[in-house]
Amino acid sequence: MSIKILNAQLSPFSARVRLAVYAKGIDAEIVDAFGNTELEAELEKLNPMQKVPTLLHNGMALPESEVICEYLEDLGLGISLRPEDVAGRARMRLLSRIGDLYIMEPMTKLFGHINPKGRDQALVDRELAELDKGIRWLAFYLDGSPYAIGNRLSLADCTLAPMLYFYDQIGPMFGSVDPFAHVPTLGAYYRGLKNDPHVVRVLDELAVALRKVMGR
Ligand SMILES: N[C@@H](CCC(=O)N[C@@H](CS)C(=O)NCC(=O)O)C(=O)O
Repeated sequence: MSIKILNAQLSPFSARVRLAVYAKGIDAEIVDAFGNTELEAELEKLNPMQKVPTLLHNGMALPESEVICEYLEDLGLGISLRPEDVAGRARMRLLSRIGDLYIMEPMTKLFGHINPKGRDQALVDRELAELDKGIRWLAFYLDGSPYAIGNRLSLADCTLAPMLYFYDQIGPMFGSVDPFAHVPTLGAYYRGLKNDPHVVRVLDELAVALRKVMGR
């Protein structure tokens, strides 16, 4: 049965799955769920979280971007995005986890306060400090390789590229001139990722979707 992914172009979690799909070179139908009455109803029925991405395959509706990416790997289709060695796989999962827990958690809270009007400054200060901790932890675990793990794109890059795109975008909105200035290893990693055509494709999609919501 074919693979279908309920998606939102601006979602960093959906972008993670799209990047994995593109880099693996597999066939999947990627459809925007929100704003489509039929798909919203399907999502509501199949996934109580009602979040995207949700993968539909073989009668199963699977939420959670990391779980979806691992499932795609386990299916054994296309190019593998898991390092060969056990330590590499552990580092891949560690980097993704830091991204999910310590970067996306505070960043998601900041999204609601981008507009300075009505901004809760105490919340912003607290979450910026949390975000900075996550960013420094991430930088600590990167080793200067072109990709998160060695010389090939892995699931860690699929997680991190969209997150770092948003980190780069929102930094200036909260007064940081260069959000990577204090973490040069991370800045170099993020800039280097833009040499990968699949990453470029996903970052371009995010930029288009962001311009749309910002009315630019
Ligand atoms: N931990 C989830 C997060 C998914 C998530 O938060 N998706 C957002 C879009 S970025 C969503 O669908 N929000 C709709 C809602 O919560 O109603 C994952 O990794 O997939």
